Amino acid sequence: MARTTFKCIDAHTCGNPVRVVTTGRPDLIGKTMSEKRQHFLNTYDWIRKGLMYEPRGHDMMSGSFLFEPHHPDNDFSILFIETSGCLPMCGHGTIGTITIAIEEGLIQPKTPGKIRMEAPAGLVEIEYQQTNKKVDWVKLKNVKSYLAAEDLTIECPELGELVFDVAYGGNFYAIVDPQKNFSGVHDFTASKLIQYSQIVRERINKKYPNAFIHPENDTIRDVSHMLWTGDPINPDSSGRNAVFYGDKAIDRSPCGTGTSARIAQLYAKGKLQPGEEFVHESFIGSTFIGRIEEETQLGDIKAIIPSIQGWAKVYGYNTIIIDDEDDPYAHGFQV
Ligand code: PYC
Repeated sequence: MARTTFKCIDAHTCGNPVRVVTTGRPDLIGKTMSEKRQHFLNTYDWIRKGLMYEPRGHDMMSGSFLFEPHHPDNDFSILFIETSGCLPMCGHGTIGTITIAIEEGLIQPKTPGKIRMEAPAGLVEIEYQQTNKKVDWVKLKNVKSYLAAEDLTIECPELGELVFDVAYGGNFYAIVDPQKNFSGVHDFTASKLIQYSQIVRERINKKYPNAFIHPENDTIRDVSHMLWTGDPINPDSSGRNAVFYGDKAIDRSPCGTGTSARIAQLYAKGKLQPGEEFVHESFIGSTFIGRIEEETQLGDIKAIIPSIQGWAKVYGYNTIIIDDEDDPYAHGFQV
């Protein structure tokens, strides 16, 4: 393999990084993006590690590759990459990728202002607003989202027993609301929440094996993310979160799939109605606007289609070399 060069365009979505890789994309086998995701993970995972891990990336790094669509009505397909693998769906990654792709001319939507994107988790319909060359905002209608389980319990170091719900919004989230042993995200540092999340996520998947599997795609399984909630910093926001993903990351954006899962949880509990806005604040105070667009079914499960709106800023062009004959850390490392 020796030396491979990847051209990338870097942006952040409300504070969280998105690295779109524009050259060096591998040819993937599969009839859908979900099948191609499996091929990438089995065959080309060194690319993800090299581009996401230190020293070329960091704990929060995430990105994407763009592919041809599998259906002629759609504009493109996407493979998400981040430190822990390839997510079935990523909201902040979508907002950042669309902003980069439109501003840099990587895709030409069939209908300007509207994009149909094939993600491994399913079709995502997108709208965006552009002024001159800049994308002002991106709004995505996410995949069907639902509450998968409620009032489960797990033991958390230092805090004791925690009650949590599990909801799906493109990934499975364990959602911990303020309760007797957890007063809310405002009382904790990011590093404390990371420490708890690493242990609690592992314990949840051990205590509830095979409990969380997507009904239509069994490659999407288990709790991959934790969403801790609490009061917002800005009184105009509806709520704040700390989303744990990867191995050591708290999302700097309000998290698109996390917001979708949160909205699905609130909907199932009768706390959010279709059409009502849910302004979700990230750990650093940036916001996404979430909304229930539609009530729907996923087989027997009562689900919703949520929308998420946010912005991203392009900040750099990056040519990254991975040379495993020259660099002992060509494929990155994690500490
Ligand atoms: O925005 O969906 C999201 C996301 C997932 C992990 C980090 N951000």
